[in-house]
Amino acid sequence: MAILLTGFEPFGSVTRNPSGSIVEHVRSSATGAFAGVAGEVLPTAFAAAGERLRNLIRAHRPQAILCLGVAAERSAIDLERIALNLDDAERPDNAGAAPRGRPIVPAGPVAYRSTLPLDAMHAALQAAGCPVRLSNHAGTFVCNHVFYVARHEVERLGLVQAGAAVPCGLVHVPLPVEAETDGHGLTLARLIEAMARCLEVLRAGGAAPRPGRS
Ligand code: PCA
Repeated sequence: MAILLTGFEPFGSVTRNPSGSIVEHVRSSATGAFAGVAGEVLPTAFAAAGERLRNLIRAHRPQAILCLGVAAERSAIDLERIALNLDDAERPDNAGAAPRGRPIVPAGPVAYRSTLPLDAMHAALQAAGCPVRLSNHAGTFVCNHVFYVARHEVERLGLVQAGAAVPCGLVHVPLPVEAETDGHGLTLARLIEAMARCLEVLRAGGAAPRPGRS
């Protein structure tokens, strides 16, 4: 299965972005759960990230798309349910752009649901002992932007897998800790392990999200 995995460059106070570090690890190892995964580190900039991702999806026509980003203020792995058609930046992106209240695709739907198997990913991460939650809000910064762009591109191109829209969505990871204390926090190694579990669920064709769930 051809899977596209993306992360982000550092931005703001995030001097090392774990989402980018995970992708770099995947690119250098390319074995086990990471075999056959195309990893790309996106610029943390609305326009450039959106354009790069659209081009990647058109070029690879992947069978699954997993976008990663860091949410520095969160403490668990957040499986995002919804992408909003809204750019609303409280701080400038890496290109100095800070759009406020602007639609991503002016004629597009107000939101897209994730088509990742969120319930199956949640169960797999819980079984692995990782703090994990289902989240209803991916924010309105660059992560939400690429989540929306990816889902829109899947719909626009009509990319299907097993009769349904290609699994596509965003997972926010917390900032890693140096060492886990009393089961609190996740090291970068554990985040990498967690993403391997998510990729395994994707490969296994984990239960598709059903309306009203996930
Ligand atoms: N997190 C930011 C953008 C890049 C990243 O890793 C976000 O949550 O929007």
